[in-house]
Amino acid sequence: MITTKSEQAYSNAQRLIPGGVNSPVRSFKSVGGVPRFILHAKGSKITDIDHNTYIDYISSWGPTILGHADDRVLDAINQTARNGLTFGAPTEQETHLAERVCKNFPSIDQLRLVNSGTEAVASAIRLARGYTQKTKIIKAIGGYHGHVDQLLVQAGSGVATLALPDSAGVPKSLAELTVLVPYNDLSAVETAFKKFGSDIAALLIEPIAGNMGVIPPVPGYLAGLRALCDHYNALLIFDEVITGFRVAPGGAQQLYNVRPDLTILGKIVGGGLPLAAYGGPQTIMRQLAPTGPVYQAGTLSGNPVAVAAGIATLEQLGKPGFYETLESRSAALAAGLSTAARDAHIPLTINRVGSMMTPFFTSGPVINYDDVLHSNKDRYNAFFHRMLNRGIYLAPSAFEALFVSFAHSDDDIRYTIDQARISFEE
Ligand code: KE4
Repeated sequence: MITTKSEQAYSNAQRLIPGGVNSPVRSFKSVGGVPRFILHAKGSKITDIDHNTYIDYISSWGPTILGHADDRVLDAINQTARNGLTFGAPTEQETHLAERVCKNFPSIDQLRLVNSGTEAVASAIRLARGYTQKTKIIKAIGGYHGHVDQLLVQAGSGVATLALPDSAGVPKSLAELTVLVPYNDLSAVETAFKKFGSDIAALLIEPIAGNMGVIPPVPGYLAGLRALCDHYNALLIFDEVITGFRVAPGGAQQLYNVRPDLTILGKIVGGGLPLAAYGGPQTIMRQLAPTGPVYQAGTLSGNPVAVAAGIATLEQLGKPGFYETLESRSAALAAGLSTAARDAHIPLTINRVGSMMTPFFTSGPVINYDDVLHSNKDRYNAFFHRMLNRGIYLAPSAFEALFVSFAHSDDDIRYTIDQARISFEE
């Protein structure tokens, strides 16, 4: 596979942009090799500047659930942009997007539109603190919620301990505002509440983990978190940046029927443009300026063009049979990969919820971050490159999710399985 243009572009980019990328995971650092510089994408296909075309399962890390450059979304963007890009004043379209989100998420009475998942998480944490007058946040080891200072933390020794910085530039005093617990472990959460309960403002969780690879909640886990937060008067915050609109029209909270106090949304809700949101009951959301004392603002928040892309995307998700089609194609892919690995006698565990999944090179099960660390990362990396060279673009990291979009055809799925079979045998 020719990658000379990407190699050249990569060395040029590195002069002016740290690591040559505007987000670290794009650098291929975890899998090695040359990151592909993209020329264009349409539907399930993505083409790099050396004119190599791939079936794309990164889906821009989640947003392109319709497939790339969906014509309805492009039309909405074009029509809206002609009327102006940004006003710094309210538009009715922002209310229309809020209406659509609240219809899908009964736990949300009101929401705020912001520009990224990170910004939504940071704002929701501030709101939780303002509302509860408490300071600590519990999060899961292996959970990722954007590059919010106090959430870039690692587990110290033992369970339910105060966290340590996991990034330079994060003061210990900030990291200590976070308490870390293993995912899928209710007793650790109970311990954390027993130790710090009076000062826990919120428990922040990905209801289906997507950033240590995909890890579904074990039965009873989310309901248990709900009960513990109620008991200790802490807010339960679901970070549905990946799962929102992905695993069901109403996200993981609909799928598992557990109601959080605050919900974070991103990726799909912006249709591929910079837009995210956080929302919850009116009693909490009214604490936000200008109606309350918690401040949050943004020049481009609720940007009209991004809002138009979001509305056009959500309209397509509402069409009959959308999720059933996604489910059947995703199930076929997972089954095909599992069979191919088994036939090649390669231990493979695929964790899947709907159209998000991760192949772990281990016999499994994989229910928390420790299990993930026992999966064979080198095998994943070898698999990644074999598939890339065969025109299948998987996540350049063993600890991410791969996504099936509505544009992935049955032929795409069959071709992917066939190429995986050859790669496993090799
Ligand atoms: P952004 O700030 O990247 O829009 O969203 C942060 C975020 C928050 N919550 C969850 C559950 C997330 O998955 C993310 C971002 N996800 C990563 C990878 N899964 C985005 C890719 C990247 O960092 O380039």
